[in-house]
Amino acid sequence: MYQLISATPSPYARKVRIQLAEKGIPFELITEVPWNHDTQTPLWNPLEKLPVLLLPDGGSVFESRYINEWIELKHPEPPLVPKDVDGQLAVKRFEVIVDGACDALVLMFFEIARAEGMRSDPWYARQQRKVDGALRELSRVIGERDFAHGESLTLADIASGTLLRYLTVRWPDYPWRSQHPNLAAYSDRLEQRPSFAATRPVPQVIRDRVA
Ligand SMILES: N[C@@H](CCC(=O)N[C@@H](CS)C(=O)NCC(=O)O)C(=O)O
Repeated sequence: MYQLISATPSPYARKVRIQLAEKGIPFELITEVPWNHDTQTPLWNPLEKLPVLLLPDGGSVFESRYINEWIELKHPEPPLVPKDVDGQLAVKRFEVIVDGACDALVLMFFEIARAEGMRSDPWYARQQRKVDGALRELSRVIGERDFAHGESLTLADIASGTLLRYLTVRWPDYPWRSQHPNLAAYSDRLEQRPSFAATRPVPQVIRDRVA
């Protein structure tokens, strides 16, 4: 059976958890705090990040977008990517935007964690602009549609939905719902799916000093 090294707030790990659930693939969830010194993540990923999918043969697959692609290739049913090339590229574009926004949010999170006097306002503002831009683009492209691309759930929705819920949980003051009511309605619809409802993000306490 697969095992997945995951963290409860991680939007990256949540993408994989939702994909596995949507495909009905059984796995054991291993919850870690990747920022603590005793995480096992570096044993499996030279980049020391989770999620990591541990394989029954002792191998590991890491980097959320690559794990999503790996699972899609190994377990194509039910498909979470379109069959046509243009559709596949459109879905990947969503994934690129969402991962970029999540990366910027992680940088912002640890900028805030820096000691007083060590924080950089211009650096923080630069990252914030990326998140604002990503949300504007998602809002524009998704519009009032039920799904980001096509007429059924794809990896584009899994990515977009995880970013939006992560904002709600980790960044409750971020006014994205009032700025983009269409995204708020889209997120609420997605969160009703059992795969989303069962994996809602929960904050973790980081024991070690990171920044
Ligand atoms: N690009 C990576 C990002 C994953 C990531 O940043 N994971 C965080 C947890 S949410 C982590 O493990 N960080 C530890 C570190 O960067 O040292 C992916 O998509 O998997």
